[in-house]
Amino acid sequence: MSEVVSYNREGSIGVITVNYPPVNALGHAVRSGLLAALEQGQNDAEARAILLVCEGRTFIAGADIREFGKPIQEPLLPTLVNALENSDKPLIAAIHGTALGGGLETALGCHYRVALSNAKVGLPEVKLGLLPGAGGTQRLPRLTGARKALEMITTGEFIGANDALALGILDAVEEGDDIRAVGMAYAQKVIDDKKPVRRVRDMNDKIEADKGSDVFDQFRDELKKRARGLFSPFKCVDAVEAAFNLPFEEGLKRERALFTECMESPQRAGLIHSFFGEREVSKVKGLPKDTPVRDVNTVGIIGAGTMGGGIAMNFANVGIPVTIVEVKQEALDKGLAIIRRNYENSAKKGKLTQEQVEQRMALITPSLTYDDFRDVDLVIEAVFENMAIKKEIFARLDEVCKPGAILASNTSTLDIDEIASATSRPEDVVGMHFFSPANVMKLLENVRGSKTSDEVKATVMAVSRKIGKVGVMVGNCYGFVGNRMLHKRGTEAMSLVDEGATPQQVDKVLTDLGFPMGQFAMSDLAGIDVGYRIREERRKSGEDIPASWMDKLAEQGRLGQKTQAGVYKYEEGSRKPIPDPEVEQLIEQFRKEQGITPREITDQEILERCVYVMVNEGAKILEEGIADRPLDIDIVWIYGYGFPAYRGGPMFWADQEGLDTILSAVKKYQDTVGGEQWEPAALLERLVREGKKFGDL
Ligand code: T1G
Repeated sequence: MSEVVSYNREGSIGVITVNYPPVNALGHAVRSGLLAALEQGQNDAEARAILLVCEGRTFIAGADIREFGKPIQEPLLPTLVNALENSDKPLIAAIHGTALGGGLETALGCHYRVALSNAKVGLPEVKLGLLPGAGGTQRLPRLTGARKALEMITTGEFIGANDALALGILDAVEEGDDIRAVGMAYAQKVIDDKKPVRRVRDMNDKIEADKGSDVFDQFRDELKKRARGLFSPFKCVDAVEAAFNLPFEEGLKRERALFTECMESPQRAGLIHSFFGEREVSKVKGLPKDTPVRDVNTVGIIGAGTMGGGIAMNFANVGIPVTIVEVKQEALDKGLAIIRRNYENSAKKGKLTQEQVEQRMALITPSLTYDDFRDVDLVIEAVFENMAIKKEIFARLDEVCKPGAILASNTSTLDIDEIASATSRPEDVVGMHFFSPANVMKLLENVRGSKTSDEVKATVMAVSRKIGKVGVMVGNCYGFVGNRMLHKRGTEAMSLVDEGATPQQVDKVLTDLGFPMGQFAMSDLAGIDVGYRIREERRKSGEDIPASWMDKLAEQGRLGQKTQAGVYKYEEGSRKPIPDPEVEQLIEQFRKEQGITPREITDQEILERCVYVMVNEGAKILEEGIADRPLDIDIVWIYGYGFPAYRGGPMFWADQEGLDTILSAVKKYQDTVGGEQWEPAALLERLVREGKKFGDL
């Protein structure tokens, strides 16, 4: 018998138990163990029904993703699921935690499914660039009908046990936390009631009902909007449609063929890199798992503006009381009003009840005095980017906050060490860089100062998880990881327009790559004045920041979406960027003033100068140890800046693009464009020399 799957009999019930931590994934050992246990149960004359149950925190959470891309070993999952279904003894799956992907497909191969009420089921393969490849696209619609199966499979979203019961995916749902007892009781009832073997493959009512439906084309149209650039969602629709057009066995073959196409798509590798990257970033180099973490049960926030308000919502959403301080009452009232409006918008969309809105608002206490921070565990400063003001604030916090309180800044660019130097406890100072809108964006770039203690680092990473963010720990430099690379891209995007490209041409190259929006549309969203103020701040501190046509936009009050005119113009109530001839004239005028003769610029040059420059900067960031691993940079860009996850992030994408190709282009632009951004990173040169990739680091 295998290590990870056991068979025993209790009374007249044969019990197959899977025990393969952390999530009972269907690795080779589990697949072969299950097949052997099934055979044992079949040959066990005393066993009149067979129960499949798992140890640990969850039922089977899918195929073992770590095996993807490696040579696959028999038995394949479809073989196993068909064998389960062909059992001539009733087979019951008892589900706790999650039944996902191949795990749900395994349960759909069983004849009955019972679950605990807090269990979840789903087919999330599409999130990995795949589709359910073990019969899920053929069996699920036989239980739910076409539309619900398409929804579950093209979104990959999990559903709760009670919803699954209502959809016919589950046969029973029980309260409690003892899945083995629930499973045994249900199996006994199957025996006592002489319930027959019941194969999902034979259930065709829902198939007949939706045969010839146009729901498949409806989903294809809808996916054009919400799955732009993605490959597998469309294959998911093709596979589910096959269940309605082909006999079951033919449908399985069609599913397998489409599954193989997805497996071979480069998007699969990118999305799986993102899946594991999102989990790996939580393991910070040099920070042992058992590093003590401080309790954070109360939070203070300085600034009730866009960022402060959004940050406050994250904590109220998880039941943590927040005190938000502003200098003036009207700023406080305005901030709280925006928070309430955001919550009420969620309630209008059915995402929250009005009672939950009131509960969360009750957790946010407005204040006009720092004294209210005396007992808080964590304070996050979210005022606009001015070093002098931030140092003043931290000096004040140092006076009023209790020992052990964590003092964090939401600065997006400024030096954490300099901010910390305004306090007597730099070891308790850290950067917590949220992304706008802070209650929505998943990334939290945590910035360690040179004196930040391990305890504080471990605590802000734990806080990130608690508020549902993907926390990445990075080092302290201007712009940290994300903005430092973004600035390089921004500089190149500006130069490309100076030299002859149009803003919309540059943006199209980035959206064609898969970014939700381009450089200039993003500036309009963030506000042209934000970048202008930062440039003016740097000019005031003596830095030589060249003039730009963007400054002229700001000086003309074209601040972006908020003024319905920036680089683009916007119709009333619309966020759709429309190229504006006035801006083209302004740019032409600027070129004349700068003595620039515009030239034809190719999309390839734009891609190279806007994205290769980021990769080169990313390599420098790794050299300096500002990021510990290339995947830290990838996750920052995927969750903070909309880099398409199916490309795996800028460093993973660079490996696919070819580091030698990128290096030779970097050297070309070093000669033709110049600037420190085109000085080749030593790491990039070394990797190319050694024929290695970022993925080898
Ligand atoms: N394979 C391998 N490792 C997995 C895994 C999997 N399917 N799922 C999780 N892990 C690891 C994860 O990397 C982490 O490892 C640990 O388990 C805990 O995970 C044919 C082809 C189950 C909801 O997409 O959504 O089936 O970091 O930190 O927050 O149709 O993990 O500790 O070393 O995420 O409690 C479909 C993926 C596969 C589900 C638990 N299944 N997993 O969340 O813990 S494709 C999925 C999840 C498939 C078939 C196809 C979540 C979770 P480490 P965690 P969590």
